Amino acid sequence: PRTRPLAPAAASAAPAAVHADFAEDRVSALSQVSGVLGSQWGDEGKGKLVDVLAPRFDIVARCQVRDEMRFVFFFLGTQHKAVSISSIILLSTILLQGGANAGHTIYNSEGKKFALHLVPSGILHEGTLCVVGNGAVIHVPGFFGEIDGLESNGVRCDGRILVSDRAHLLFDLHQAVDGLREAELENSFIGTTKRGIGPCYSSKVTRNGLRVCDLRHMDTFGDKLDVLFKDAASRFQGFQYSKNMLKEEVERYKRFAERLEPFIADTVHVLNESIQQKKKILVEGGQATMLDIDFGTYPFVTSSSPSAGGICTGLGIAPRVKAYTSRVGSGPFPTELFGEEGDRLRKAGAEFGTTTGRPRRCGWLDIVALKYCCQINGFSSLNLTKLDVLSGMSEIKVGVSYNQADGQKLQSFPGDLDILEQVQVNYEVLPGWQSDISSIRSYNELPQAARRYVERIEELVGVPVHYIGVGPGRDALIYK
Ligand code: 2SA
Ligand code: GDP
Ligand code: MG
Repeated sequence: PRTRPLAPAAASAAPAAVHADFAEDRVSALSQVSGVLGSQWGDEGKGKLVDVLAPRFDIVARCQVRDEMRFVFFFLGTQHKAVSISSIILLSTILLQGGANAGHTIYNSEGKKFALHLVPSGILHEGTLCVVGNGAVIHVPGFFGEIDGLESNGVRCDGRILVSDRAHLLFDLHQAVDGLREAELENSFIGTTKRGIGPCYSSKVTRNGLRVCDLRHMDTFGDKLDVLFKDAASRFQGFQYSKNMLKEEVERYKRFAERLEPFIADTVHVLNESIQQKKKILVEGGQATMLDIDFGTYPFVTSSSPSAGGICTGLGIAPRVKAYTSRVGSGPFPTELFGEEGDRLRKAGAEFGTTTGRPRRCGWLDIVALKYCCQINGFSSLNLTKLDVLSGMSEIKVGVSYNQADGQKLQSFPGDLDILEQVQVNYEVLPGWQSDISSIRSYNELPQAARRYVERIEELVGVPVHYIGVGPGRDALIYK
């Protein structure tokens, strides 16, 4: 609630303790299954919030979600290989959907930076169990690469990550097809991460995809993979294919199968039992609502469903809402800033893709798009990130409504991209603040203009802001 009393003055001498108190307070009010989902076009800083919250949850997971408490039953399949519940340590995270297109940047308590793609952001907490659900698509070599990177930095992964036996396998061939498809689209390319996400979900929906459990049936694996190779070769002239390639790929996957085996689990069973044991689950979304295959700015979207869908009601944790907006790749972006202003946000916010390193497009906060995301996801609170990036600006704009080309006001976020591309954004202009806010940890200590900005967003969106990010580090968070 907005009227929550502030921490007593004496406690400010021990900011870490104050933070812990506030976090416990917030977390205890959350529902058993909570989610951190993107409310814009991605890179809101979901990974950081998951990392901060992970120690207070029983399970942190990434999978496809459908409805509040039961999503685990729907998506995580039936028993195949039991993982004993007693082996689940108290804390864990679940990955929602997507694959190695996601890029979540987090810092450990020593300030060391980690860029995670498939591995859930709970991994830095010793004792946290991370689950990659069946909604995700797994590029096995990339997954191992990530694990090797974590382990060489002292993060133990063995026995701490479960991968759903129902998740689909993403092959190098999917990545090649992603590139070929983008090249074919020429000037109307989507701007994908070229990580093979769309082609892999296409295989899944076409129903000739291979799943993690297929790694346990190497006798038929080659024939199934051959279908995918042939599909790609018949569709794209530029796709190189030979029987030898198939043979090599099968041999490679035989080795991967052996290494992946200890990670494979019937995650439905695991999560289901955990819920029965009243454990708390934190769901980690990749990408964001505006990139959702159904609700996003189609076709400039990803190929999965990063929004809450049916899990909205009762979700305690809202998405990361950046204090401004960014998007990577092509597609409409009504409040985009070009030239010097855009460059300034990009530089101050270090807005470069976590997966591909490409510059992110930046712009003012878009309330119309944000309200639409709040509607779809039923967010009960918002996490306003990167407020620090706006410091030093003389004025700050907020896009509050859209007018159509004929001057008529739009009542809702349009599904038709032709309309969206032509909208005129009406802005409200708010005063900026000049001081650096990155070391502030209490809401009342923020400059008045910064508080005004936060409160105006709450008024416009109708959802309270409970978290405010003032820097990339774990501690750089204000609990409002
Ligand atoms: P894809 O690769 O098929 O999922 O691309 C389709 C669209 O989805 C967007 N997309 C993303 N947008 C923001 N961040 C993402 N992850 C990386 C990051 C991106 C990067 O964390 O920075 O490193 O470039 C991500 N993944 C997919 C993509 O831009 C397309 O618009
Ligand atoms: P995700 O995909 O939503 O997890 O976000 P990314 O990790 O791809 O991008 C968010 C970027 O913003 C990362 O570089 C984070 O370290 C950084 N970040 C997160 N929160 C804050 C914040 O409050 N202030 C600043 N300056 N940076 C932040
Ligand atoms: Mg990202």
